[in-house]
Amino acid sequence: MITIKKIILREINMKLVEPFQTSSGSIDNKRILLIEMKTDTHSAWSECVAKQIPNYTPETIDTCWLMIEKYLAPKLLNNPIDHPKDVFNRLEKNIRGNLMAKAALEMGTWGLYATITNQSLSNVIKGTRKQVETGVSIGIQKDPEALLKKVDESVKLGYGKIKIKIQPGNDFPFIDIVRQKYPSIKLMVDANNAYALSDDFSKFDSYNLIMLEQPLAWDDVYQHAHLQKQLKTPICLDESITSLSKAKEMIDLKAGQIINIKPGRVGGFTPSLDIHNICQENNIPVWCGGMLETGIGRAYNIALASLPNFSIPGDLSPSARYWKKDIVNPEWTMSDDGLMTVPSKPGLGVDVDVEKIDAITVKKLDLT
Ligand code: OSB
Ligand code: MG
Repeated sequence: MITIKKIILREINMKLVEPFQTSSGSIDNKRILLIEMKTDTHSAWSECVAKQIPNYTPETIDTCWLMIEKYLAPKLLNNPIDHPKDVFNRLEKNIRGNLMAKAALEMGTWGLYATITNQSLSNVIKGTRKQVETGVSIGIQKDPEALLKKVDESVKLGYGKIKIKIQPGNDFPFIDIVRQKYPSIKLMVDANNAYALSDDFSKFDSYNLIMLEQPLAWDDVYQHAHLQKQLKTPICLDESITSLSKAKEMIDLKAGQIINIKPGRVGGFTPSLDIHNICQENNIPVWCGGMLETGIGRAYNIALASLPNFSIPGDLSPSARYWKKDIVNPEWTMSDDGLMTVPSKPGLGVDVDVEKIDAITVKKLDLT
């Protein structure tokens, strides 16, 4: 039994080592919402993955702050929890959507449970991998040559998968230059909804891409089914998979062959585990996506990626790909062959640098 007595919300601001551009905008300075949950004896940190503008999902850091303060934290405070697997349903009851806000709290309870029971997060969710394969997600660059330079650096660092962001006008010449030089790397593209079903997709099939991520609308499954029928390249859904039922819809309609699971997007670990399991039963591989997290959010992603059906390298880059100095110790690193070790220490497996966090906190709220 866990009784949460205090939930602390903080906004911190951190600058990315380089701006990250997708088809829906560019980000440089990141506003980040961190959560700290406390019982009488223990505490754990978690991270809300909502962005500052609603260009990926409808949520933002500000809507999440409001939802947590006003509706979600009161459901957890001083109201004992038997097991973190029960928390998602409690947060879902009579509160629609707002999955990123829910996920931040839900994952925090898994972190707290791991800390209290003296187990690693991976162990708590029955992860099986000791190491996870990492990939890199490269933003839209100004021209194909600039992209190739980024890919060169990434290949040298040992990444096991290269994902490039695309949009109409920044697609085929960019893919082409990379594929010409690297005929056999695991290469994929992510469109973040930038195309329409009426566009010509036939060229994608000539690049041996391991997948095409979320080409159509952020909330669509049905039209992706029509597109998948015309394409050999496997479609991977990201934005559209917001629940177990959406995953089932994709599988039934054959709207995609792979799912990018981001625990922050689907409401936390419990729905992530459900989606992982249904995909495994249907021979649909999954991989763990990222939201340019700090080392805190990364701890949860890496634990999740240790489950057996996470069989494709995730967007799980080391700390240095995002931050000059991360807010955890040790920082997340990867080996020369692109592997990241899943911590076996109790709790998140990394120490949170509270002093550094204090120094960059711009807003703080204690809820009791
Ligand atoms: O679509 O996967 C995406 C970052 C922010 C919002 C959406 C996406 C991404 C990424 C970054 O691709 C992946 C990472 O964290 O390295
Ligand atoms: Mg994506």
